Amino acid sequence: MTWNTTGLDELPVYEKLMKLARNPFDLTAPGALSPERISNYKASAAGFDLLYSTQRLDDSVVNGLQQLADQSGAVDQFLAMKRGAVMNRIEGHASENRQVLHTACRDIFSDTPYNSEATQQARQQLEKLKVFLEQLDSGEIANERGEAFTEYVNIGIGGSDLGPRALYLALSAYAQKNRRVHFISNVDPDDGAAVLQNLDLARTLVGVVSKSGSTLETLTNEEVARAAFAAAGLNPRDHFVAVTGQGSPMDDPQKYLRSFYMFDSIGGRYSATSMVGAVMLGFGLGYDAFIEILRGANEMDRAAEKRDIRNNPALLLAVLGIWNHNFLGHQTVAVLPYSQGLLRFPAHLQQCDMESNGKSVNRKGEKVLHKTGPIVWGEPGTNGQHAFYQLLHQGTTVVPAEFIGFRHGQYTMDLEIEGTTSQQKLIANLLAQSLALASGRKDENPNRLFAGNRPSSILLADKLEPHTMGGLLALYEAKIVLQGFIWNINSFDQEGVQLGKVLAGRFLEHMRIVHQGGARDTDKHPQSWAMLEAAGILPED
Ligand code: G6Q
Repeated sequence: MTWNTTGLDELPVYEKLMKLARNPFDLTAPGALSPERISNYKASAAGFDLLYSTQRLDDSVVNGLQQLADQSGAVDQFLAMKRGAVMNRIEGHASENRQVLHTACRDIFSDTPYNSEATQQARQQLEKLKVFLEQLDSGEIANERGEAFTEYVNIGIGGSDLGPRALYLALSAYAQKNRRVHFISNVDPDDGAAVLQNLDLARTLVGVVSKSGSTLETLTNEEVARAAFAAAGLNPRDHFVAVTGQGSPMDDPQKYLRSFYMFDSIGGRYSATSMVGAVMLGFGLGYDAFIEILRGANEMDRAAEKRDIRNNPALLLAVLGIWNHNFLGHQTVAVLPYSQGLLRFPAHLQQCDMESNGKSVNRKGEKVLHKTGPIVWGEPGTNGQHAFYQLLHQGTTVVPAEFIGFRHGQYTMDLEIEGTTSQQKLIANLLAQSLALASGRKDENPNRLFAGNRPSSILLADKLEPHTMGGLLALYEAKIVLQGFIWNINSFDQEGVQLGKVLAGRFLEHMRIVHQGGARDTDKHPQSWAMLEAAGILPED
């Protein structure tokens, strides 16, 4: 390994940044937010501009953050990841031991991909998908009555739901005629019922997405859906499609109309551009739109390799996040898209970021002595303005914000009312929020005072389309892994979700015992039995 594998706090630049953080740039000072600063503090790549003059930094901090990126070898590690280094492991301890190759899914446009084996696998799956979608379009594959499928239900959870769903919702303005996509993820029976009861199942395909083929929620919901098809007199085999790992318990062609594969080197939360997103998005938006998503993501993957943070929005966003979190001490970050299409993008980022970087040990299993991933949350603006922005402006917790906006809307329907269009109103609000958070406002009335100095960045692109959506997805994926490299943690495993799964299994076992009239082994597991009793879930003995 050529990169530095020490923690953030051991890098030579750490002390310098700590010192600078004691007296961060005052955004409220007269003339601080000068026109020159606003135009200079801007990084552009792959169709995105990142405006960061409203962060609490000056040139010496920017230089320090550049050194931070350099000294951590973040870009070298990113390149090694793309080439197929085994990045998903904890040295000296039992752990996953895998390559991390989600970028290979979109490296399909080059004759010399970074990892030819993984890209070849991706190409083969895409070819298979293309044929399947053509057969659906031509009517070669149709329902029992020879009608075209118009509905698609995606059953999956976590990485097999959030990213793909966020992408579909972002791009549903471009959905193909007579094609709609629906989602079931929660094991809550109401989730499945609400979707299934409103569909013409005869014209519905179901995509069951599970890399492991063993996830409780997904397998349960698959059975719920199969039962609904059987009850409607339909053969599930003619309607169900699988997206799973090769050799997983779900890899059974007898049960599915088609099976598509995802591979070990692609983690769930990074899998939206693999078959996990491809099959559903291909059905809903068309194959070409999906390829455009890949093209945009690939463009950003390449832009994220640049070493100069001033020319690399993903790397810049990563080090700005570290500046706010580790040096200025802000615990959370709000992602605030000014785009209704990005309704579920913050939810995807919550998973992608917090499951990746919510870690307490480094890549050798040693306790880290600095903060790792922040709490990520968000909602689309302007709705959020009428909800939680009060706290953002005047609360006692400073929340750095990442605004995301587009210069044009997706639909052509936009009226000029009182001299401005709705799109203009939207963008004006975005810019105003960033400025208000930064500059604040003096007022003799303490209740009307805005302290300012609340940092934010603005990410802007022309229009939310498949290409830009791919770029945005890849930008955040890169931000997250680059931060993980700088923190020297493994951003690719998720051991923290295991304990709850094991304990849920125990509660279910207890319920099964009671249901079947067996003896309660309360001596062995007193806490779980007591919790079931206290929750009023069990019948009286
Ligand atoms: C993501 C996680 C997790 C996973 C789900 C679904 O990185 O691994 O969210 O995607 O638990 O897993 P399956 O796809 O195996 O059903």
